[in-house]
Amino acid sequence: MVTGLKYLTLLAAVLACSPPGRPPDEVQHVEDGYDLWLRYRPISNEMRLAEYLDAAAYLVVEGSSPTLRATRDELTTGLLGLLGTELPAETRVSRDGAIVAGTPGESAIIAALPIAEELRVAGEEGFVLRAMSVAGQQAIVIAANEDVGVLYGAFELLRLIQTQRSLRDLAITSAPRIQRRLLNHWDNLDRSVERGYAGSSLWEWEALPDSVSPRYRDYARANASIGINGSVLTNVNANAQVLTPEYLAKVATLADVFRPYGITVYLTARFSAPMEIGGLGTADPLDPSVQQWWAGKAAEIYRAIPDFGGFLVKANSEGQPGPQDYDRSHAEGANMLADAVGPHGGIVMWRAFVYSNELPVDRVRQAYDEFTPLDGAFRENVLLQAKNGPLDFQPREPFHPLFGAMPETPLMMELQVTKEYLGQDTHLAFLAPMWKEVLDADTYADGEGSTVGSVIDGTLHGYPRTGIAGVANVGTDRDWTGSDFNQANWYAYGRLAWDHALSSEEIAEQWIRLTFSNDSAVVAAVQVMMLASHEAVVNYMTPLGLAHQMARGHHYGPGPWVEGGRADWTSVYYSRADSGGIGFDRTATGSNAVAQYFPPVRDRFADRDSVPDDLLLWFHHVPWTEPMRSGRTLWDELVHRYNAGVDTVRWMRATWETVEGKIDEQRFLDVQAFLRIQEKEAEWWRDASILYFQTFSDMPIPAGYPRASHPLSFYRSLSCPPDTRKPRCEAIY
Ligand code: GCV
Repeated sequence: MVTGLKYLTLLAAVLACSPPGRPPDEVQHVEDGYDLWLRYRPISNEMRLAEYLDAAAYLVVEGSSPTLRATRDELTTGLLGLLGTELPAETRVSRDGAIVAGTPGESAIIAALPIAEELRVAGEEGFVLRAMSVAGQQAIVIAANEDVGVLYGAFELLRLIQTQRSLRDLAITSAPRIQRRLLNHWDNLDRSVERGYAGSSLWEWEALPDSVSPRYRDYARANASIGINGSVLTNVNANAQVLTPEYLAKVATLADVFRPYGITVYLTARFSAPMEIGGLGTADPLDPSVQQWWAGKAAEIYRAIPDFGGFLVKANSEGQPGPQDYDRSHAEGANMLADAVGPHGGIVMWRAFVYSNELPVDRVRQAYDEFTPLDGAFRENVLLQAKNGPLDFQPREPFHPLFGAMPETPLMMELQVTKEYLGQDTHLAFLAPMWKEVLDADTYADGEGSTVGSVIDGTLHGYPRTGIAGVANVGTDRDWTGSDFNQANWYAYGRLAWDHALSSEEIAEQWIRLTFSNDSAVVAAVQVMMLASHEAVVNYMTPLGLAHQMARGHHYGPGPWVEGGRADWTSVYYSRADSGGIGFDRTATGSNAVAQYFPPVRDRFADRDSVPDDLLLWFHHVPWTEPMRSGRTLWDELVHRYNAGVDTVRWMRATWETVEGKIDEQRFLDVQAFLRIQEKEAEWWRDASILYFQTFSDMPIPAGYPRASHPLSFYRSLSCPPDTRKPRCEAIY
């Protein structure tokens, strides 16, 4: 977020005379976050700079496709920024120091290199990056089978230089584990963004197709740099208008800008579109006129956008229309759309996020109950898109039991990069550890080692098509994501979508080096903050497996008392707090949702002695006085966890102070301010939650822990501003 004040400060800094002496690069530049992790600031490490200047003296890129032109542009811009010199483009390798980029199909130089095996491993989108002799000269080779792989390799090389890694023994072969690595924009045609906290939608629908914002290209560059290869442009709560000729022309323009960067566009399909924009009296998927309408619509889309990716559909969920309106199954609905796009090479991503208010059944078990009987009933170009957990992007959930349970149906995973339930723009929560928890979880679907990662990358069940989706956190804010640290989640999502085996530690380290500084003191301090941040949020919002305790609607502040209206949208439905204890019994004595997991996971979760503390209240209703592994009672443990969350944020604030003067002032101050807010709001969460649950436990706050400064009635009376993008209850400060 860039405020007016921030612009003034930036301007003042630009106009100010340079101070005597040369401050480190990270300090001297005025930063507004726009450049993300593609800052290309001069290398300050002189030894490394000398190495790079030797290794990268000129560019040889054979081929002239738009993607190879984009590759050449990126290398030229990046290396000019990093090395301070413009690399001449040459047509042959005549001396040491060439960066040679291309595909064997278009480059005779690349075709002559002994890297056939590496290229085989790189596959369709991967790349080979090697320091090697070319025509008797020392060179750096970026080779791939397709142009987009060359682009990915160029970004990898730039990343290595930005993070000041030696290139001497460079030998990397990298290929994405998942085929479709998509961002899902929940962007509406009026440019509002559902659960967006970074300004308006990037897509200027009114100005398109005639006016093309330069941000579109930068958006595509940023995504390509982390391997994202598709964008669903519109909200899953869909508007059929986007399928009209007027809007398709606009979509086609965006697709043209994104194409050189390997980004394919997709749209959300409103199931009732044949009625809303097609003039039909029904949207029944088995009605021939409906099938014909969609087939015609698909043909029209592919005429405008020949490489259109396909449709994403939210059907019969939260009020969206769908096949069940006509007593048809989800498979019948998905297959009808799949038949429309299939002849053009398109896919349908059908969301598994469905639950019904009419069913008196635990909400978290409904998707599994609905979809597992349909395994094998979908067309081959349908992928089922399930959220990471069975509820709704909570700070912590167990993995979705659908993963592993549908061997005949490719399952995609949907993650939420925008932090609807994790403090939105303000709170620092680095999400890689949360996503890794799910990706690395063992489903035991096919014995030990059947991780969720191996389900979605297709290796476990041999899915021919694979995908992953991240609900985007970007908008028109100058820094794209509403806060400096939210950029890390966009970055981490892309990196994990490419390779889910990467660790949170290495992703965090890379991002810090790219975004803030290579100074080891900065890297060490910021990395520990980031790695601790998710658990801190879990602790002060929903410790021990609690879920959905947020205020109604905006999901920002605490609302454990929320009740009334639709039951499964209330907090009390999930906490089940009463004088006997707290937690949702999902064992055989309760909803038995635990039975949806494969043994031994099922048994581990179902058994009070083996369930991990972190998921205790997700699966069990536990008496307040029950002893925990720590030796504390449940009540004391709960109080302890809420306080641990606050303490971690306090420590994060203190840790951030240690980087003052080591990074640019503006971003230092921005993060400092947000951490101050986060600490106060963590206390708010703690105090409101403890006071509320104390009305059931009737137990005292254990010695040594602070008391809330207001009565429960005060916290219950707080109402956040109606601006759902940035709801803050300033009154508590
Ligand atoms: C797009 C949650 C969110 C909704 C979102 C929905 C979904 O319920 O609060 O804003 O709607 O998930 O994923 O479809």
